[in-house]
Amino acid sequence: MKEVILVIGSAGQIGLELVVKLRNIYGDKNVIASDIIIPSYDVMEGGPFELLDILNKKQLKLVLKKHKVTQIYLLAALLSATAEYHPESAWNLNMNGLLNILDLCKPFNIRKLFWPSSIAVFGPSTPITNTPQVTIMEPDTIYGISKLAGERWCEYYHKKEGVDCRSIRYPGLIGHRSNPGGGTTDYAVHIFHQAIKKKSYECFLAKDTTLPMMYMEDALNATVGLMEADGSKLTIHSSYNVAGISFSPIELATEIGKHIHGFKCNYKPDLRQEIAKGWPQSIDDSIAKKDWGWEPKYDLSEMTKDMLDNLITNQ
Ligand code: NAD
Ligand code: AKB
Repeated sequence: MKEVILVIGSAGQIGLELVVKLRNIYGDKNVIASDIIIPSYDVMEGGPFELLDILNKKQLKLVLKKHKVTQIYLLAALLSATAEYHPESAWNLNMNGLLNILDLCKPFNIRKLFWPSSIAVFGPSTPITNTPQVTIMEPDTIYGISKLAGERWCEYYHKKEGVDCRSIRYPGLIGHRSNPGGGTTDYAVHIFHQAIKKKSYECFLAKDTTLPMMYMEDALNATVGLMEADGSKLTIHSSYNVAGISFSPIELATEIGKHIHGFKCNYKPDLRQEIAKGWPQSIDDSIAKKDWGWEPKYDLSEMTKDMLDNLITNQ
């Protein structure tokens, strides 16, 4: 069956890369990029684009109808740090954006929906190492609360309406093609740019704050892997735990220092430290591995080398 895929939030950190990957798999014309802002040249010139506000249901219906969309990847959201500064807007976008889509899946015959959750669904009372798929979840950030509620809505629509909603609890994502937009884990991208430009970086997290992270290539493979998986094998209809690499700012800085001699990182924790303190350090993703064969490729040293090689080549 021919798939027509709509990506909402295509100008963001994940969207910019995911659109290119999906177009390589499904064909340029079959992947409709959309956002409320104009994305990069690659995304704009590589295939169809729609200016689309996820909160405008009428506009959403017109786009679904016009392109006869069969799959949706919903990436539009406010991330953890921005959400703490704008709690009402974050709740509105993260919740009502998802509900608008879930509500239209059945009437518009959407065969599959991808919606990302986050490690932010966990909170200070969650076990912090090897955090299980099913565990205590008491998030204490607006972002985490919205993601946990989103997971429950996805499972509810799957059970009540048969919507094939697939989801991953992404860790902090690191890539060289796009910049992050307002998260707590963003330091792990900025540090590379500053290491190359200035040989120094001031980190907004404390040096020993270990968090679950993942290289973008692994995250994109996880996303497409889950969407291509045999639905009958999937046992989780809220959101899957996936793990990549766990490291602290000082471990990342040390690894970068092996390539950029003289690199110095100092630490000045801000509000984002409070957010990070409530998140796990490592994730148990054995169910994702069993259900759909998820396996990450990059460890800390491979990721660091690949980031630096690409950023230096493209500067
Ligand atoms: P981002 O902030 O970089 O991009 C979000 C995009 O959504 C932006 O281009 C923005 O213009 C667009 N957008 C905002 N409001 C919109 C609206 N009303 N209608 C349409 N588009 C709108 O975010 P990202 O890092 O690419 O994250 C994408 C998704 O993945 C989010 O749901 C996020 O919570 C989740 N996630 C990301 C990470 C990460 O490390 N990047 C980790 C865990 C989960
Ligand atoms: C953030 O820091 O907000 C995101 C996330 C882990 O959800 N990167």
